Order: sequence, then structure tokens, then C-alpha cells
Amino acid sequence: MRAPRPNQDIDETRLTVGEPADEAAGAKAVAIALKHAVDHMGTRRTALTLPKLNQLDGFDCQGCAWPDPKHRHAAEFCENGAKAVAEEATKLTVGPDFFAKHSIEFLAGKTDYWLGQQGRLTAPVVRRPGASHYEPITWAAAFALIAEHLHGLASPDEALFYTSGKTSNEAAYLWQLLARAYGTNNLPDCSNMCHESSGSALVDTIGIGKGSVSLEDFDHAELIVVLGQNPGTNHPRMLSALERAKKRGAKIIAVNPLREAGLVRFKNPQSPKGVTLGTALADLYLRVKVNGDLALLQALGSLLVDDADHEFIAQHTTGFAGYHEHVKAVDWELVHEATGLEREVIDDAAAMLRDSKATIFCWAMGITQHRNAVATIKEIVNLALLQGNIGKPGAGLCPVRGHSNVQGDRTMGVWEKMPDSFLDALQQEFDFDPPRAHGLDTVDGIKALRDGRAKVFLGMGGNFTAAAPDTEVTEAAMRSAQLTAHVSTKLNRSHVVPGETALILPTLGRSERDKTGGRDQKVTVEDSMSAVHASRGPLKPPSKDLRSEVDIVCRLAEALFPPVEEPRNEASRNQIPWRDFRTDYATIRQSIGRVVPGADDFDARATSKHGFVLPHPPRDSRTFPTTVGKAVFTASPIDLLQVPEGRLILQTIRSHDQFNTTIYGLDDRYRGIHNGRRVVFVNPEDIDDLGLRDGQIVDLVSEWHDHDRRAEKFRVVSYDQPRGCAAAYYPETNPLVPLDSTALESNCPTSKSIIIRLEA
Ligand SMILES: Nc1nc2c(c(=O)[nH]1)N[C@H]1C(S)=C(S)[C@@H](COP(=O)(O)OP(=O)(O)OC[C@H]3O[C@@H](n4cnc5c(=O)[nH]c(N)nc54)[C@H](O)[C@@H]3O)O[C@H]1N2
Ligand SMILES: Nc1nc2c(c(=O)[nH]1)N[C@H]1C(S)=C(S)[C@@H](COP(=O)(O)OP(=O)(O)OC[C@H]3O[C@@H](n4cnc5c(=O)[nH]c(N)nc54)[C@H](O)[C@@H]3O)O[C@H]1N2
Ligand SMILES: [Mo]
Repeated sequence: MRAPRPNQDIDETRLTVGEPADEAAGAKAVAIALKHAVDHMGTRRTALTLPKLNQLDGFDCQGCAWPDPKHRHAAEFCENGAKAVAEEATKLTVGPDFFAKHSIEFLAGKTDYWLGQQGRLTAPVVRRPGASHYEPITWAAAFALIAEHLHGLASPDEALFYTSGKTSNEAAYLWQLLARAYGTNNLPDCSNMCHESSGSALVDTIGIGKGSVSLEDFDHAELIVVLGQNPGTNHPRMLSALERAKKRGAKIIAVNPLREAGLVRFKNPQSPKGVTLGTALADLYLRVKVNGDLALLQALGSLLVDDADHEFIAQHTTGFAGYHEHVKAVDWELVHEATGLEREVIDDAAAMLRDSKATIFCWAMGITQHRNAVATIKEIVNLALLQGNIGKPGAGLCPVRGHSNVQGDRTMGVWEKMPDSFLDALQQEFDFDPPRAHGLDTVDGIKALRDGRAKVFLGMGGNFTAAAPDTEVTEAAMRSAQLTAHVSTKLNRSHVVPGETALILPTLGRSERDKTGGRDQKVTVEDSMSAVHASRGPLKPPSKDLRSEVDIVCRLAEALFPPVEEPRNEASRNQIPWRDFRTDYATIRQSIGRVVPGADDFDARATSKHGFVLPHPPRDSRTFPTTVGKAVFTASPIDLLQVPEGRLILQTIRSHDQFNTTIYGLDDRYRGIHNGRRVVFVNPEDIDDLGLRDGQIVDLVSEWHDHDRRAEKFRVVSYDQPRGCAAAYYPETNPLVPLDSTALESNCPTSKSIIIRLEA
């Protein structure tokens, strides 16, 4: 019934390359989803989980942050959501015997695919200084060990508290509280590598770092622009929204260097008709060069600026005159050089924008992970403001988030730069002085570890070591830590690159029943469109020795700040009611309601049948809480990425069979890749010009001013895309991303624009 424990790692010689697909989903997706689920979970667990996925009485999908419709379908999940559930709910387990058998050195030689496929972690383990293996440890000893290390630091700022975006609101709220009560704002998170650029750009221009649309807006939009996003793989349920919009007569523009199947045509696996017909999606597909979006958007602005919505602009915005002057002077030769697009198709796109009275702009990592990402997103905002496409039905800005609760984690205070108003509220609620100096983000956190300024790394979920840029630097930084401790569901690369002392703390997954404190607990999450709702898993956990994330944070806090007897002790942080929090999660939500802006009465509203939507002033009332009280037009120079002769711009992407560093399988079927991952997609003419041939094995060498970085043995795959561009999968390509190569303002690694050469 179930998949055998894979003892074979990836054998790249078995890789095959076929034709890319020209449509996504369809009946095949359902078959694959079910096969994958049954292989990993068995029929009983499949029947217990999939029908509960994204349902009102069920649990939130661990996959992406795409919202749930009000009227849910009986099968409200996609192929990749089913894979995410199966990955977590597998019946295979990794216990102390596994760690006794396999040395850390042996495990470090395995890929993240192999590590993840071994099964669920079942008991806490420790690696003592100098030891070759992890060995069992009790929870109490593990918490005491972390507390001992934290107490021993010269300053709380020598510790890092990382968060990945699967963490529930409750756990995230307590995690940031723990870090701040301990005395640091060092709260790096996966957002720092993801939508940080969106947050930076949106806060500056519209006053709030979140998207302004709701799912219903897709039923009213006349035009939907999808930039730098591959929804067929990464947000498959978005295709249903696009399909509905198309059937209503809306138009779609896709902006992407690759012709992604999911943007071309969709066969809805949930509709019997869709099985045979399918719906064409993009009406216009702009095959922009990697990093060309800023120039493209300015060119569009210059074509639309004379037909602007002057009433909206006068009433709600500032900076229009400067923007007008700037885009009028756009250099069309530079636009052509940056985008690779002919003037004609840009005119077509402008005409579609001009004709639309309600446009939604969606974007993801193809936009956020560049040096000029913040400027590019501000340019998207300019276009939206120009036509008054914000704060009205069917229109707005839609940064499509990645992890299922990454937006909620930020709302809960997981950010190294939370504003003073939030810290004031924390102070008021808990009667201690939260630190005010900004903390370290992901990239700066790695530098601090590297330079010995940080010594303890605590990870609430995620796979920091594999997800972060500059693998060699990051791994050395992690190994130099005094202590690394990861709260995880499954084994990953971060565990096998340990600090001097290292802990793996196994936790419950979202698909599992949480009986912490002897009662049925639930948690809450926020989707990409600010809707908050509850989640409760149906499955029995894989081991009795697992603790919930909430429980782990509280018990660590209790070890760190021993409770004091007499009230009003000067160390008031010792009076935070951690014990109440872990006994009844409702008490956490009540506290959230008092501290988080817009979350009043959080417990009742978040756990109500349909949940609630957090306030968003631009969306709700066309008010813009920026420093000037209006939405802000900006003018940014087009900074052309300089690519020396014979070099390519590499973007690093996800295959169809992975969730970030979790590799579900070895196929990327929409792009025609099977049984392997080490491929580099290159335009056939570039292959010729570089004197290479399709199928050849090459090293990817990234050129950066300090030194070259190398990732070995990738197979060249001839693939339709603009000249000068290349693509390969992440995390295998993370050794190529220089730590210092980050987006201006947001400090997000430039994972989508790495200058490389190919060496035979
Ligand atoms: N199944 C699955 N779902 C996921 C994830 C997963 O790994 N697997 N990851 C989750 C997370 S954390 C995130 S952040 C999202 C990521 O969702 P996406 O952003 O869709 O993920 P990527 O694979 O990075 O795809 C980037 C897309 O941008 C395009 N692109 C690259 N460079 C440029 C450029 O310069 N300009 C333009 N216009 N396009 C460009 C690429 O061709 C590709 O289509 O998905 C989330 N959902
Ligand atoms: N080159 C390159 N690098 C990138 C990107 C890119 O496009 N290109 N994308 C970036 C982006 S967008 C992101 S979001 C980051 C992702 O960075 P992370 O969020 O750190 O990485 P993930 O791979 O999602 O983390 C997977 C691990 O999370 C743990 N886990 C899973 N579920 C749970 C749970 O419920 N609780 C707990 N505690 N742990 C759990 C499992 O142990 C699993 O191994 O990577 C970034 N890195
Ligand atoms: Mo992400």
C-alpha cells in the first residue's frame, strides 16, 4: 500500500526530458494527487484528511496561502495541496534508532529529497559537542539546555529566532513574545527571502504591506495581470479563480519569461466539462526578459498617463506630477533592451489596461527577488493608482503569498522591525519593556553568525540552511553557532549542518489533533487576502512524544523565565502566563485581540464559522495610512542589469514536485522534466552561441565581485525563453546566490537574477 522508504537518493543519470505541456491540471492532476496521497498515507488516512482540507470544520492546507472561497467545493484542494498533506501525514517515522544508525556526516551527504522521504520526526534528539550522532534527550532537558545557552550569552542580540510561514498565529504570537521578553528583535523569517520587497514597496506607497483584493474581486475584474508567478504549480487553486473570471469575459495578461502551462490553459479537474475542454487563460503573454519588468511597467505608464483617472489621483494620491514627467521621458530603446519586447505588444498590453475599468495586479517571486524588486513593485502600484484601480470592486493589488500562514506570522509581530505602536501594545499587555532597536533579518542574521556576533539559532519551522542564499557561507555560519535548535516536522538539511550543540524538536503538523493541556485545541491562520479562520487537524499524531508549537514555545519560556511567586516582581516578564497559554489557546487569542491592530475580539471572530477579515484601509475606504496620508506615486530610474558577454541571467524556480526545500518527487511535468532535478533551461540559440549542446553536463558558475561560486553538474535543456536568460531549480542553485546580492531596501536575496556562465 504505502511507498517504501526510499534508500536510493536521486540518480540524475535517470533524468529524462520531454516536451513541455501547454495546459495545467485536468483529470491527470486528480489521479496524481490521489495516488500520491494513498502511497504515502494509505487509504484510511487519505479518506480522513483530504475531505477535511480547507473545509469549515477542517484544517487549512499546509501548501500555499491562496484563500478559500465562501462556498466551498466538496474537494477544496489541488494536486499540490494533496502532496503537501501526504508529505506531512506519511506513516513513515524517524526515531532515535534512525539517528543511532546514521551519523550526521552520512546524513549530510544526502539530498533534501532523501532526508524528507525518511518520515516524521518522533522524539527530541540532541547532538552534543563533538559527537558524530544525534542521541535522545528528554523535553525537559532540551528546554533547560536552550535556556542555559540563552542565559549564557553576553547580549540577547546574540540569539536569532527564525520563523517559517507554516507557523500558526498562536505559535507565532508567542514566539515573537518569547524573543522580545528575552530581549531581542532578532526575528528573521522566510518572508525576508520571499515577499519582503512587496511589504517594503506597499508600506511606502499605500501605507500597508498587504494586498488589497479579496477573492470576490476576481469575480468582478475586467482584467487580471499576472506577473512573475507560476500559479499552475505554486497556487493551483488560483487557476479556478482565473477560469471563472475568463468565463465571465475578463481578460488576462501574463508577464513571464517562461511559457508556464498554468497560465496558458486550464482544465478544471473539478468540473466534468473541464475534463474535455479546458479554458484558455492568458489573452496576451508578454515573454519579458528576466528582470525587465520595471522597464515594461514604466513603458506602460507612459502610454497610459494621459488617460489617467484624475479625480482619484487628485483626491487620494500625491507625487503624480513627478511620475508623469518621469514616464513621459521613458527611453524606448532602453525598454527594448531591458524587456526584449517589441513596441507592438507593449501597445497591446496598454490598450487592454486602458479598456479595463477594473484591473487586478498579481505578482510573486518573479518580481520580488531582484535587486530592483521594490522599485518594480512601486511601479505596479503606480499603474494601479493611475487608473484608480484600488479600493473598488474587481480591482487592486495582489501580492500572492507563499507559505500558508506567512502573512499571519507578520500580523502577529514576527518581524525584526515591528513599529513602536505594536511594541507599546505588548508593553501594555505584559508589563515589560520590549527592545526597541531593530533586529536582524535573514541575510544580516547569517552575517552575524558568520562573524561571531550571533551564537544561538532557534528555528520555528522551515529549513533555514537550505532556503537561505550562499550555501557555503550559510552552512559555515550555522556550523559555527554555539547552539542550533529546530522545531520541525521532518528531517531536513538544517538538522545535518549542526551548531556545536544541536537540537531537533519534533512537532505536530497541521493535519493532526492537538490535545495540548488535555483539551481539543485549534489554531488560526491568515490567508493572502487578510482573511483569518480556524484550523483543526483530524489525524492521530505519529508519536506520543510530539508537542505542539505552542506548547514548545511556552515550555521553553517557562525554562527561560522561571515563574516567580510574589506578584509585581520587577522581572515582570516572568509573569507572562505561559502556563495558561499552553493550557487553553483561547487565552492566547484573547491576548492577540488586545495587542494586534484590527484584531479586536480575535478569539470569537477568528474561530467563528467563517472567520473574519482584517482591516485594510485602502481596500475598505480608499484611505492610505502612509506618512503623508495619501497614496504615493514614485519615480524610479530603470537600472538595467549589466550582463557581460557570454553570461546569462539565471532565475531559480520551483519544480511541480516540491514545496520550497521539501522535494515531493522528481518530476516537473509541465516543463517536461522527469526523474531528476539538476537541469538548466537555456534558450537554444544561446546554447549554440555558447558552443554547448543540448543534454551536455555543465557547471553553473556565478560571477560576483568577491569571487566565483559554483554548482556542479547540471544538464543543459534547450527551452523556449528570451535570449540571455536561464532557469534552474532551487535549492540546488542556492550556492550561487551571493549573500551580498540583495534587493535594495528590502534586503531580499536576488534569487531571480544571478549572473552565471556555463562551464563544460
Ligand atoms: N506546490 C508548491 N506551492 C508553493 C510553493 C512550492 O514550492 N510548491 N512555494 C510557496 C512559496 S513560499 C511561494 S513564495 C510561492 C512562490 O510562487 P512563484 O513565485 O510562482 O514561484 P517560483 O517557482 O519562484 O516562480 C517564479 C515565476 O516567476 C517567473 N519569473 C522569474 N523571473 C522573472 C522576471 O524577472 N520577471 C517576470 N515577470 N517573471 C519572472 C518564473 O518564470 C516563474 O514562473 O509559492 C508557494 N506555493
Ligand atoms: N534560490 C532561491 N532561494 C529561495 C527561494 C527561491 O525562489 N530561490 N524562495 C525563498 C522563499 S519564497 C521562501 S518562503 C523560503 C522558504 O524557506 P523555509 O520556510 O525555511 O523552508 P521550507 O522548505 O518551506 O521548510 C521546510 C521544513 O519545514 C518544516 N515544517 C513543515 N511543516 C511544519 C510545521 O507545521 N511546523 C514546523 N515547526 N515545521 C514544519 C519541515 O521540517 C520541513 O523540512 O526559501 C527562499 N529561498
Ligand atoms: Mo515564499
